[in-house]
Amino acid sequence: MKNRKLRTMGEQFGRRSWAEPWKIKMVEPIRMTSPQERQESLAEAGYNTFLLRSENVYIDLLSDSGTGAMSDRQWAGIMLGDEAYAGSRNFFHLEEAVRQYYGYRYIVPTHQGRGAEHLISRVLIKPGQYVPGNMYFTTTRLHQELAGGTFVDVIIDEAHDSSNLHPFKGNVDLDKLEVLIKRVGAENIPYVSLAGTVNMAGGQPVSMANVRALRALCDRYNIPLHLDATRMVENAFFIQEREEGYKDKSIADILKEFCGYTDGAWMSAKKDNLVNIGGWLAVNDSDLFDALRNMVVIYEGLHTYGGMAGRDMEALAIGITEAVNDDHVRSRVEQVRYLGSLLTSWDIPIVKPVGGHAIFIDARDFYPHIAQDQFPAQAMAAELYLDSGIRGMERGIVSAGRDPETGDHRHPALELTRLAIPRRVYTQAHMDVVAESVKAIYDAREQTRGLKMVYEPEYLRFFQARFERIA
Ligand code: P71
Repeated sequence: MKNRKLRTMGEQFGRRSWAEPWKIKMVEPIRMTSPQERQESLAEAGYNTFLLRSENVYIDLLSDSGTGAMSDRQWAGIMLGDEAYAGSRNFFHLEEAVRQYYGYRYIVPTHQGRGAEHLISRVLIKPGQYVPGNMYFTTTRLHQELAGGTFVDVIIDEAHDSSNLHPFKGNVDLDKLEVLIKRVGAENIPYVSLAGTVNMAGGQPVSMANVRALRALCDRYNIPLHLDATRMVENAFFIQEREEGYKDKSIADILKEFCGYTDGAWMSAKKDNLVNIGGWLAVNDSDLFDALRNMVVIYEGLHTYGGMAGRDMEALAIGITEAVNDDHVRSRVEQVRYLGSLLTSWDIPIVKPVGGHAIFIDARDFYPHIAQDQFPAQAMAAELYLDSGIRGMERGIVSAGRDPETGDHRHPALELTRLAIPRRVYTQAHMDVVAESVKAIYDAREQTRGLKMVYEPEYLRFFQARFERIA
């Protein structure tokens, strides 16, 4: 069998192949468009992939948020919605699931992650205070700023380097944090904002050792520690894989141990928790719970639905239990890594190690001839769409926004185009198509030019900004 070319994934990676722990019961047709149609759609969308109609998208990797496939059990749960205004049975199922798998005592439902971020920021942050965190996330930081806080990045330096192979690039740099505490005083830090995994760093995990040490530091200064648990299940997978002593522990056990070092968490249930809409906040302190529960009725809805229908809460409660299945998490993360390994084999610059939910292509290295002020990552997302109808998202200078003090563009070290993989939606063949399209625009990279921004909204500008090609 010399020169045998066809090889299974398992053979290529020197192991037995594994497959997704599900089979497909229902399909949703998708449509490939013509180059002409894509040209028109993109111009209409101002070169911003957020402004495309999804009907005109072939493989949609804009986000892994709310885009996953629910299971048959979750759809059955939809039929069991108890649409009572107050005290819905489904809320109690949700509360039970969060308690069981995340371990927090008190649960406040919200319509999605940013609803939870709004509440916790409003309740805990006083104007003039500082909120340290392991790299910013767009909505998280905005709510902290709107509450009068200043976000301070205390992630380890390795996180800002797309090629550094540190296994836990999401870790907090405890020295940076302590310097901040000494500079501004512990009383001016309402809480530490910890995310597992770190989205903007490329889906990079935090180690158990780091959260343990962080807890000890917070205790020393009496500062609470709150977790963005949006992709914490994926974080648990990396701990299981990479951290000594966790190989034989289940994802569920690791998740619970990690959360146990924190005082509370907020959640965009649209990711790890496998639902199309929903979120929650959970805390251990009863006074804080009272304050949050009082605030939720103003902005989200009653404290037993928080903006979700009863059926949404039922699907979410079931999603929480499915999310911690070890085979599910492995196949989810490994699918992302499969796409990463194809791109790496063609020397296409991506953030490494590959994280949990997405491939992040390094637009600085991809388009070294395009200055950051000409939005190389935005230009790459546009090129990819033009080539094949695949939709990704800019995560660079456009996403970073402007400095509230100076009004200038922030210039983040990472200028990335993200290809986020929805959970349980696409197959390995889709990943092959994506990889070949990225290769095609990489081969044509020298002809690609930058963009100029012609419309800029005030908040979260990346959602609605419009661009034109530089002639
Ligand atoms: C993602 C999203 C959705 C999104 C948000 C903002 C810009 C573009 C896309 C949402 C997150 C997240 C983390 C770590 C909180 C939220 C907000 N991510 N924390 O990655 O990743 O949750 O969308 O449910 O309000 O595409 P929400």
